[in-house]
Amino acid sequence: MRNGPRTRRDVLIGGVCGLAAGRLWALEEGEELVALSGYAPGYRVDVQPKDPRLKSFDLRRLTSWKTPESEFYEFHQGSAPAVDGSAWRLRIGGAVDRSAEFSLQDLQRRPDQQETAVTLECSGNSGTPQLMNGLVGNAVWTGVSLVSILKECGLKPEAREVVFLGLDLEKERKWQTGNQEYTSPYGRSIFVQDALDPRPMLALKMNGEPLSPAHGFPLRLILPGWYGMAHVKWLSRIEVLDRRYEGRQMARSYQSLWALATPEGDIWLDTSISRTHLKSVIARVTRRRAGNRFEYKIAGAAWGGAARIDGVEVRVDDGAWRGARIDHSGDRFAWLLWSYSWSDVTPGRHTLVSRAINADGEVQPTQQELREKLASQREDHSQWPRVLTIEPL
Ligand SMILES: Nc1nc2c(c(=O)[nH]1)N[C@H]1C(S)=C(S)[C@@H](COP(=O)(O)O)O[C@H]1N2
Ligand SMILES: [Mo]
Repeated sequence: MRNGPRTRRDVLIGGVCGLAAGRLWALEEGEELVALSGYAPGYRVDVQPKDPRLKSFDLRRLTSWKTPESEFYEFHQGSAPAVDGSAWRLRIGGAVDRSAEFSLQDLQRRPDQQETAVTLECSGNSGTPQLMNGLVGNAVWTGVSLVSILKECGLKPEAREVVFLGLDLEKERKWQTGNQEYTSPYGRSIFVQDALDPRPMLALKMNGEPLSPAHGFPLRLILPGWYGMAHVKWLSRIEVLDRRYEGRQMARSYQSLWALATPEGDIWLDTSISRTHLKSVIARVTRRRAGNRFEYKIAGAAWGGAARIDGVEVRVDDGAWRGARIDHSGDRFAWLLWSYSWSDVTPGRHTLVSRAINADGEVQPTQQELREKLASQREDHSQWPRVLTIEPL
């Protein structure tokens, strides 16, 4: 199962909530936001009293293809380390011909900088009342090409994985250390073949500005097309291994459990969460008076999946799927923004659903389709795996 479930929004026609106007979808004269059910009254994203490591983005504020840094979601497992940029070094070692060390200036002065917009989504993103699918954002990242740095160091023939380690440490205890406490850095690895892709970068800037402490100053990995957990912040070490890396963030914290249906029953396979799934969300609904009626606009974003997104469709209640307009699209791994002009609106409560479709013909399934598919899979013991993604938040 490759898709995340579509998100639904119930709108109450007649309700209004006022939010600041923005760029692409700036409210026009006489246009107002329509209240969406699911948002608790006074829903706040900038303060998460239950979890200070988490800041989500209020999708109702989505007016810009590029998410401003001040609104970009934040998530880290521990606390964000404050890094002194002048003392900081990036060190590269392990199964390489020449280990290397770079200062911040060394990286800033390199000619092999690249810039691309990449959407980040936390694998724990969901439509729960706390998150409202707000663990997603799109920024333009600027940095040094990972593959050119690795080629400079020279990968030894036995190199299998490239491990990216952050400066945030967690305390662990294991029998191998005689149950003594030791510290282990936040770390994620990728196969050498993925590291040789020209797109991954060691990012120094977000939306043209140096990374802020929350987003990984001075350096983070940007791995286009992967869920958030792979984009290691506060990067300080790249270690090339001749074997698998099985740190906490690979083997425990970010796992997809695939249920393989067999004649003897389900077998669960644990894998590391990796690439994003095809997904669209409804962000906001606005309305404007047109004569004696209102005209409504449903707007949202779509991203993820193995191929370029071709279109987005919207369904009102049990009606037909209707094609939305793509208002803005850009780089391959950045979200696209879409909208749908809804003119035949009737009074009362309506359920709105969106779905994305990509160039491979893959269609983002509804919650119900997902459930039905899972049920039939179990009956015919097909090899289609079922996936359950977990991320402790
Ligand atoms: N070093 C480090 N990098 C990290 C994390 C972390 O806890 N430590 N969290 C990851 C997760 S789970 C996500 S979703 C993204 C969030 O990036 P952001 O805070 O810049 O939005 O960072 C990733 N990189
Ligand atoms: Mo995440």
